[in-house]
Amino acid sequence: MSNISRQDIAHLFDLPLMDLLMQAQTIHRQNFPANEVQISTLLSIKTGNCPEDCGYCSQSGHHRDKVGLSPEKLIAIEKVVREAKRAKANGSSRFCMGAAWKHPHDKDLPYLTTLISEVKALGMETCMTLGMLSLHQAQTLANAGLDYYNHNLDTSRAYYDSVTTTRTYDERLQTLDYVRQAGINVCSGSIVGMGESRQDRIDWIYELTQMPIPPQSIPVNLLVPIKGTPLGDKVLEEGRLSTIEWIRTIAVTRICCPKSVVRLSAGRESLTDGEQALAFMAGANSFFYGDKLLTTANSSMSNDDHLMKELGLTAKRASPKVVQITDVMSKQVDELVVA
Ligand code: SAM
Ligand code: DTB
Ligand code: SF4
Repeated sequence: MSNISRQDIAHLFDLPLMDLLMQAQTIHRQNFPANEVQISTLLSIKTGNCPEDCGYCSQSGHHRDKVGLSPEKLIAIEKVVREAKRAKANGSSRFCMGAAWKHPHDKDLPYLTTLISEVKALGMETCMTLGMLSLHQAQTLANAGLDYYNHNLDTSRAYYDSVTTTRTYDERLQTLDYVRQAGINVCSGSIVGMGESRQDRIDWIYELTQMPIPPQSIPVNLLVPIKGTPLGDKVLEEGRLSTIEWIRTIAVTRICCPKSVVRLSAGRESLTDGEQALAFMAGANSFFYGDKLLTTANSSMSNDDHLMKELGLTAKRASPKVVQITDVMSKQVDELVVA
């Protein structure tokens, strides 16, 4: 837990932009190779009809009639492996699998652990984002070798009710705690530009600094405004947050969580190369690569190849967690107990 205060964070946000970028880039270079970026690819393994009502999300069953997204059941393991192989061939070190669930059911665990084993067998790091987990579920995924679990706080505690009403902030923190206890790396980020105030962005960063250790991976999404979702419609009507404020949020996150990988996440598609370059200057060192995020378009791979070359960025190699023999043995014991 860090002793940084909300006032310290507010002060950073208020700095002249160039001073803020200098500080963020200096801290970035003290903790990471200067020009190296971690590259992940996303795949939706179960799409739409989600029982949660997140106001930004195309996949919520609550906005289904207005968004018109076609739901898809769990996809075949072979298809996931095919997509992971493609992602690896394209240079991604991590494969992130997302499901539109409130939480997985225990009956889904064998499917999920098989996916983890198959993707790890390719030499890639694995990440999943499946909604809330029980401790037992987190441990089962950990035993299968899951490297990262993504579970975003999205915003401040105060603004949370304006974003989602079907779960609480504390439930979200509880799952992060189970993930940490199970020994999986935590990936937890935000969405900026949902109509929240700067104070909400400050409070979200403060939450990260209050964790036992900040998440190893912090995606900072810029809202992709999706027509038919309450928050997407609001932004399309009232206008987007300035990109500079998103860049400030990245820089302050980098300074407050110096050892975390900070990801330029959703929203890059609407940005210029120059704006993305500023975000890397602000200390971001990861992005999603691939033509699609979960349900929306990502920045094109050809543009990203061009951008990396132009900026002189190189891709970090994968270092997936090795499944320990004891993990395999405890998995076998679990299976014996279940049998
Ligand atoms: N259902 C799981 C959950 O919510 O934890 C996993 C999937 S969910 C789509 C993963 C994350 O994507 C959300 O927490 C949110 O931060 C981000 N996300 C979803 N829709 C978005 C949008 N329109 N713009 C930006 N980020 C979005
Ligand atoms: C995260 O923070 N962003 C990713 C990932 N974690 C799962 C998802 C972005 C989704 C963007 C909207 C969509 O494609 O549906
Ligand atoms: Fe469901 Fe996740 Fe979308 Fe919320 S963000 S509606 S939990 S898929």
